[in-house]
Amino acid sequence: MKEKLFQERMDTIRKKHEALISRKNEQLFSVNGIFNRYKNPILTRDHFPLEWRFDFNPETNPYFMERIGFNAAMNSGAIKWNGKYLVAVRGEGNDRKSFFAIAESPNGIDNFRFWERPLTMPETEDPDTNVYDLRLTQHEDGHIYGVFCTERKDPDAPAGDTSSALAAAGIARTKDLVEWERLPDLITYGGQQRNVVLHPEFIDGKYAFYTRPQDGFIDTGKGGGIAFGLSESMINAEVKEENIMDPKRYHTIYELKNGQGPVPIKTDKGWLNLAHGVRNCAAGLRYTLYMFMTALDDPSKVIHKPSGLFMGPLQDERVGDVSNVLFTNGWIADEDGKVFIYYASSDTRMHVATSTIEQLVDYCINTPEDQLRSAASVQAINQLINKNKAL
Ligand code: M1P
Repeated sequence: MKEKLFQERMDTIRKKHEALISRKNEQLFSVNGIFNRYKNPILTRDHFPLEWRFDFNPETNPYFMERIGFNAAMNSGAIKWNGKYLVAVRGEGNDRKSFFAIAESPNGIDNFRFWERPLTMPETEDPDTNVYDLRLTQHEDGHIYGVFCTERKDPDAPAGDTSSALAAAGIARTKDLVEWERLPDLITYGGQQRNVVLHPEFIDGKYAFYTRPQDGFIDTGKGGGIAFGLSESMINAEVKEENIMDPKRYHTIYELKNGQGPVPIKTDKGWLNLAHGVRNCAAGLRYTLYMFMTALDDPSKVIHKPSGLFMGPLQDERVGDVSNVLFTNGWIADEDGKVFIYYASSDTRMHVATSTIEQLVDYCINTPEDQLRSAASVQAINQLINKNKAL
C-alpha cells in the first residue's frame, strides 16, 4: 500500500515539475512600447529541483513527503555564459536562509533549469548569517566577480533584540561560476551597505563600485542614495570615499532610498543604469524600478534621467512575501542589442521583460525629466499635447 502511494506521488510530482519547467513563455503586447512583459514567471519556488526537496528512498520516506522546502526564487544576478542565459537566483528556504543557485535557459525567457547543486559560497572568518542579491560582473581584469549582501547579527544589539543586523558587501570571484574564491568584504566608511555593484571596467586604473551607504539595516538615515567610489584592489577592497551620484529625493519614487540594480550596460551614448527606488505610503514600502544614463567617460555622472518609474509591480506581481515590490539585480544584453531584464516581484518569484538597447536609450533620452512639482508635470504634458497638435 505504502509502496503504491510512494510511487504514485513520486510519478505525479515528477510529471508536474517537468511540465512546469518546460512550459513555454509568451511575450505580452506592450502598450508603452518600451519593454515587453511575459505571461509566466521564469522561476518560482516550485522550480527548485525535486532532488533538493525530496528523499527518494521509499524506506526512509514512505509517504514521499518534502523534506526541505523552498519559499522563494527571487533577486537574481544574470550573465550570458557559453551561449546560455544564466541567472544566479536568490533562493530562500522555508528556514528563511537565502543562498545562490544558477539556473540556465537556452533562450532567456523560459525553460530555466537549475544546475545540479546550489552554489557553495565560501565564507570569511566571520561567517555570514544570510547572503543575498548577487550581482555578477564580468570584469576587464578577466575574473567574474560576485558582489552580494552579507548579513550578520549586530554584535551590539541589546539583550533580547534578536532582529538587529549588520549588512555589508561580500565579494567572491570565479572563472567558471562553479568554483568561487571568497575575498574579504568591502570596507567602506559610510555605515552599512546593501546593493553594492562592481563596475565592469577600470576607472583611472582602479576598481569602481556603486555603493549605497546606510545608517541602519533598513532605514538609510543620512545615506540612501546611489554612491560611486574607487578601490585600489579587489583582494582587500576598500572604498575610502563614496560620492553620491543619484541621491534620494523628496516626493519621488526614490524618496526613502534607492539602490543600483544590475551592472550598467555600455552603449555608444553612455551607460544604461537600472535601479530600484523606494517610497513610503499607507500600504508600506513600495519598490519600483527606474532608469538613468551616465557618461561614457565618467560612469558617476548622470546625463539622462527619465522621470518616475520604468516598471512598477502590476497585477499578480503586487502580491507576495513582501508585497508591492519589484527588484532587479540582473540583465543580459545580447550581441544583437536585445536586452533581457530579470526582475523579481514581491520577494517571491522571478520574471523576465525584454527590450533593446536602442529602445532603452531612446527611453532615457526622450522621456521628460522629473521637475519635482505637479505644475511642472502638467507643463510637460501640455508640451507633448502641443507637439502633437502641431502635426
Ligand atoms: O524587500 C524588498 C527588498 O529590500 C531590500 O532592498 P533595500 O536594501 O533597498 O531596502 C533588499 O533586501 C532586497 O533583497 C529586497 O528585495
